[in-house]
Amino acid sequence: MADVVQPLGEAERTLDRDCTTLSRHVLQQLQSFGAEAQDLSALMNRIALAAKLIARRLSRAGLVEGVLGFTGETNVQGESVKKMDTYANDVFISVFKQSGLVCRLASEEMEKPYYIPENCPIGRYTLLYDPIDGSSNIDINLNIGSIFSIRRQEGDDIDGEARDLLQHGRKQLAAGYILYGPSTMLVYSIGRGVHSFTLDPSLGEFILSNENIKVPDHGSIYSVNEGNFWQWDESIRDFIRYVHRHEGYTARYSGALVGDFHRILSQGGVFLYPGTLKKPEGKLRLLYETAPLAFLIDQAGGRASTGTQELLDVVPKALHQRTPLIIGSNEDVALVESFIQERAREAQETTMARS
Ligand code: AHM
Ligand code: MG
Repeated sequence: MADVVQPLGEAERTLDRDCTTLSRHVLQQLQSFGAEAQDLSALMNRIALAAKLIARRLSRAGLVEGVLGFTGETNVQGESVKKMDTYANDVFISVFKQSGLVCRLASEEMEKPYYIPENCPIGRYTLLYDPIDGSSNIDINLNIGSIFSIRRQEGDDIDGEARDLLQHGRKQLAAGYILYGPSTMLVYSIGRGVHSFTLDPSLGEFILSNENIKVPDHGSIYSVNEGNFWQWDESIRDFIRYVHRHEGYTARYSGALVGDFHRILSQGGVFLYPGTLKKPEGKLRLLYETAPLAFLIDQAGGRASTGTQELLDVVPKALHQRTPLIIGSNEDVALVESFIQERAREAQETTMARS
């Protein structure tokens, strides 16, 4: 009898794993069918649809016209826009325009938020996103990503300035990213752990891969663009000299934050994009790049810091504000911070000695 029951149990487990889709997972997480749970589930479903459309286009990049290369335009950040940046930006707008879920979308590619037109159903959430993270990887067929964050609209936003978005990262309701790699993965959190899904192209569904991901307290990887060494503060150089002189560290840098972050989330270590001489606040934008990833790493038991402040506590003054980023395993983030604190202490002592 036991021999008969056992294989059936196995089959059920396999079926259950295969059936855990993203929208079902969100509802399970919230243990509710209330309005907010339904909204969050629908929001994640729409994000998943955008991810599938972008992944489909990327998979044909070398085969069809209009996917690779630049548009010839420059975005609000002063960066050259790639055709995929524009396509992906528009995909998010079109999947949310008629959804009745959001009132605004704000992205790296738009100077001002896109407001849902009055003839469309208007929701109470805002989607902030980086449609294509790591754009320089598109034309060479390497991994890229999309990053997203969901916030509730607070107040009326009568003047259309979206000032209520200028709040700290703990105000995020949900955050996550899509990694377009050998497979397409979606990683998200609604403040109840971090969970990853893999797109099964034959089903057209994101299927649960890992639940409650925890970042190790320490990892061997440091991920930073060392070409900026000459532009860094001395404290960041101290950290790099330290890892160069100690056994047990290895460098990985792909040029796409989502891919580098995904590696660290899985294996531990630290990713850094500190301020440089040319960009004292670093390169990465707070509201739709660093804050969503800080939300995820916090949920995974790690940390994100600017070097002097918890990243989730930073209150931006502008929509496209940049922040330095140090993110990953607790011990490795603390190690970088220790060099920053040491240099700050020395500077303070020098100032005091002079006065
Ligand atoms: P993007 O969103 O315009 O692609 O810029 C963000 C990317 C990150 O993915 C990556 O970590 C960083 O820029 C790489 O910058 P750099 O070439 O200066 O190292
Ligand atoms: Mg980006």
